[in-house]
Amino acid sequence: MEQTFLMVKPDGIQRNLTGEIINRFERKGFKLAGAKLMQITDELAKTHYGEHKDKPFFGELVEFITSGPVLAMVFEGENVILTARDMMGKTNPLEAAPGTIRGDYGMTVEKNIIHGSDSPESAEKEISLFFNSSEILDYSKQDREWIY
Ligand code: RTP
Ligand code: MG
Repeated sequence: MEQTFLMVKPDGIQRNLTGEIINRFERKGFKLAGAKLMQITDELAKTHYGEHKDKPFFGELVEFITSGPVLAMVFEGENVILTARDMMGKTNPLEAAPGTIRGDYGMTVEKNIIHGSDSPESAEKEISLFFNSSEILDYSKQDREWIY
């Protein structure tokens, strides 16, 4: 089943939006397969955002993503990569539609609440960058006699 890497950025944690964000993906129907609160190192930030290393905002981006804890997550489900990007909304919250996470809660392009993988290739790369295989769980939500 398709998996994507999602991350509540430091502003999302500071603004108490963690539960709200998990809630949206769970209620949509996706399954949480891995999660950990972590302080990103400078090295990990630079690797993760390596595609932007020559952009003028790279320094600020690395500084911000390492400024406090983030919640790294793996969510799973059919078409989760593209659907999660739609649910996040456009990069700049000013352009993000109401009803999306960035449209509802984001204020600036730097502090835009959440990161999500943008392709199957980046999802695979980012999941293995942030998680060991033992931290991603394979479990079923069906066949529980105590769910009615
Ligand atoms: P992300 O990687 O964080 O999920 O965001 P994204 O795909 O929507 O956007 P991307 O182009 O990958 O940019 C990565 C992050 O860099 C910051 N950014 N700042 N100052 C600027 O013009 C600018 N442009 C991008 C944003 O925080 C963006 O999420
Ligand atoms: Mg991106």
